[in-house]
Amino acid sequence: MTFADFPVLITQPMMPLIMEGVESRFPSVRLFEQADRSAFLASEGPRFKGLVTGQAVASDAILIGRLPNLQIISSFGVGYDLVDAHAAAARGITVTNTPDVLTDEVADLALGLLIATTRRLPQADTFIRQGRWLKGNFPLSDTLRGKTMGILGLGRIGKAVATRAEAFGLKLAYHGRTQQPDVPYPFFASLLEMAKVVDILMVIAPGGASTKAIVNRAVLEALGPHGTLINVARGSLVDEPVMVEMLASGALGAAGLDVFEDEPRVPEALFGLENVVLLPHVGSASVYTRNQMGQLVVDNVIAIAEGRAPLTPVPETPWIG
Ligand code: A2R
Repeated sequence: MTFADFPVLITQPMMPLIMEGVESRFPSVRLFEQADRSAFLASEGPRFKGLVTGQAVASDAILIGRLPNLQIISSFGVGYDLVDAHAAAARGITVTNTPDVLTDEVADLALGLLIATTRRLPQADTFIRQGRWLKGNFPLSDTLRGKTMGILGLGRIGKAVATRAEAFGLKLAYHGRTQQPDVPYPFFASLLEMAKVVDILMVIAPGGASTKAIVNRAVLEALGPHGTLINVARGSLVDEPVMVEMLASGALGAAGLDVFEDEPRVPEALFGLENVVLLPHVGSASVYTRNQMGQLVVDNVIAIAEGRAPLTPVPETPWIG
């Protein structure tokens, strides 16, 4: 089915499944290919009813303001910190993201990164490739035995991480804005107080203004020289310059990082450090899961174009029909 009366604007290059899924059904324009985007939006903005976007471009109040007939912002990924969902809500625009379908994939990655960081798996691999095993054994590593992990953000992904961590014998605690009923792990209203009693801090809460640099110097100092930070959420949650400085000095023990403040730029000071494992934001990045996410992006636009409820609206823009 095609939708001639539902023009869609695509802000950034997206995976082929999305580009084909959108462009084969909707009259579509690639904003990122426009020579003068501002002039294009000024003259053509009013005709678009759909916006398809991802983490590379901010769908802020300015962009939304230039699309006066917009009905949906379909965003790729579970985090939508670059979409101004409150500005969209004020205009009656639906915002959708791609939750749930990536939960297990990101949780798998989080545990993999924790183990890789603790047991120093990438360093051990490099050790063999560099021929160093022939000269002696790889140094003994840290362990997960007897450790306690604090989860910052016990949501869908945080709970999937917790389930896996329990199977690995870790003790658990969590921090969020509210204590959750029916959760067996100790709740800490203060992130700092939790950091004082855990060995590992697992960061899996949304980015945005309310979580900006909440993993600050005091939290990292509480984690300390024997502590491990794992971040699979957003780089913005951690005070990155402080984290780099503390990893370099040994004031923070180790870090496994899948996300950074200014991706794809990663602080080069991390490259030479032995106590970090760095990943290029691959939490959900399997072919299977990315296809599920991409299909949701397309299906949400189709739902709105057909006047149906979106599959996955964000809480700020609940579907009211
Ligand atoms: O604060 P609560 O009780 O609503 O718990 C949520 C927590 N959270 C926060 N924790 C501390 N300070 C905040 N300002 C704050 N805002 C939210 O994060 C909840 O337990 C968790 C988010 O869970 P979900 O909404 O189920 O998200 P999901 O699918 O687990 O994904 C989490 C994040 C995404 O936003 C991406 O940034 C990342 O994973 O890939």
